[in-house]
Amino acid sequence: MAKVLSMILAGGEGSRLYPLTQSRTKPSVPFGGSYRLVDCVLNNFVNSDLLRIYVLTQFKSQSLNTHLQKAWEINSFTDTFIDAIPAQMRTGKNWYSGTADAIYQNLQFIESDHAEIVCIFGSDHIYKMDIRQKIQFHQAKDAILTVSAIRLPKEQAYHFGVIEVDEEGRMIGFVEKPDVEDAKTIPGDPDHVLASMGNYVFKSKELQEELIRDAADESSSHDFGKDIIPHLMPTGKVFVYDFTTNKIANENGEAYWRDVGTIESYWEANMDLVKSNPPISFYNTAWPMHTHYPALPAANFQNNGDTTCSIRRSLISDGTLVIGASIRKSVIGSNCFIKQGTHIYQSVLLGDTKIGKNCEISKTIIDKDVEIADGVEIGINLSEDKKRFTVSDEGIVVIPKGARIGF
Ligand code: ADQ
Ligand code: ADP
Repeated sequence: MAKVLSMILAGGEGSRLYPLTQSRTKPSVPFGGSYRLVDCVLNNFVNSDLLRIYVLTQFKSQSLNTHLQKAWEINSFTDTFIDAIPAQMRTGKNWYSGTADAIYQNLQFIESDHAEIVCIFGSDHIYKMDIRQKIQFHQAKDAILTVSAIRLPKEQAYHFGVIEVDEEGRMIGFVEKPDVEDAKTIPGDPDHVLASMGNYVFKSKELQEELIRDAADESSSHDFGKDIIPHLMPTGKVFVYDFTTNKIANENGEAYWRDVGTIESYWEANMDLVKSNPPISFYNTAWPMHTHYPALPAANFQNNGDTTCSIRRSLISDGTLVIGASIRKSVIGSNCFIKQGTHIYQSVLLGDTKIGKNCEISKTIIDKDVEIADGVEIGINLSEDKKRFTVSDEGIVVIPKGARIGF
């Protein structure tokens, strides 16, 4: 296989995930009890045996850096690495202005690497992909650039790059974030569009030339979706990789890919994990999901007199102690303490949180280091919750990191 260098874009501000991104960049937001969002893309590379990875960081990167060091340090005598590259203003006195500029400002790492192929992937999606299969497609087509794509409902078109493709898989149309009414639907399927998944495989030399050209173009916003893809498409050498053909993506019968850009989509992706038949599985030992496991004992459940502990359809992480509480369809991060008489329903706890006795908590996301007193209700009376907390349009309550409630 050709030599591959991978660059992961991990600088996203994640403003629509606020307040979960108040103190950390979006790829560092905890997910699924044990993970951070960035773990999905990193596991895709590592499980694909692609172990030469730069992670480009920018906004509020401390929490992400610590996670990368603790979970993803590769100590090896071979040519493998997972290195964080902070924004360093290497090309002028500006932070990254767009995703293409983030790569351009670090072009020297690509130039000096002599890889034939450069993978550029976003870091805030939940999915499994064997990236080798995408690279094989890219090479078979002799593409300059290959963009992964998935079919999505037309109403979501305004969040994504919308693609048109010919029978050979060549890209023949691309509009970044079109208005829904203008979005080109899939022929014969007026309710769906073909959306870019924001991950790219490039020929290294052509990528370098294109980024140098784009950097000199003052009218450009230096973004892959807005500028680079539309400029390269007329070469006829931009191809579209159909994600549904990826074998690992399909192991549960659906090619699962979620953009977790909003509170609602983040909550829904967590809820997907506690479905009786989850559409994505983290249980395949042939495709292990690595992360940082803190030194904590296994989760512990105890009754308290007549108050029994009852856990159903939930993920409970290490170090958590549940005494006589009921937990349904919830994801509980590590090191939580939940006391007797409390009911938790369809909620996501990010970890390090204490919840007192006789609380009622429903459809709530609780960030880390929160302490909740006895008898508190959250997610039950939304008009009350709106006075104190962030409540999404769809009624998901978010408790910010470090909050103390009901004391
Ligand atoms: P968006 O997701 O809107 O669209 P963007 O916000 O630019 O694209 O983020 C792409 C990735 O780059 C994310 O992982 C983000 O964290 C990271 N990133 C953003 N700004 C960065 C910066 N300054 N430095 C480093 N990293 C940064 C893109 C494509 C669409 C496609 C969707 C799929 O442009 O065409 O449909 O992804 O979600
Ligand atoms: P987050 O809320 O995203 O977890 P934190 O800053 O609380 O952000 O923690 C990120 C990781 O960094 C955790 O593993 C935590 O233990 C560790 N950490 C936080 N502060 C420090 C510090 N000052 N020195 C070393 N590790 C730290």
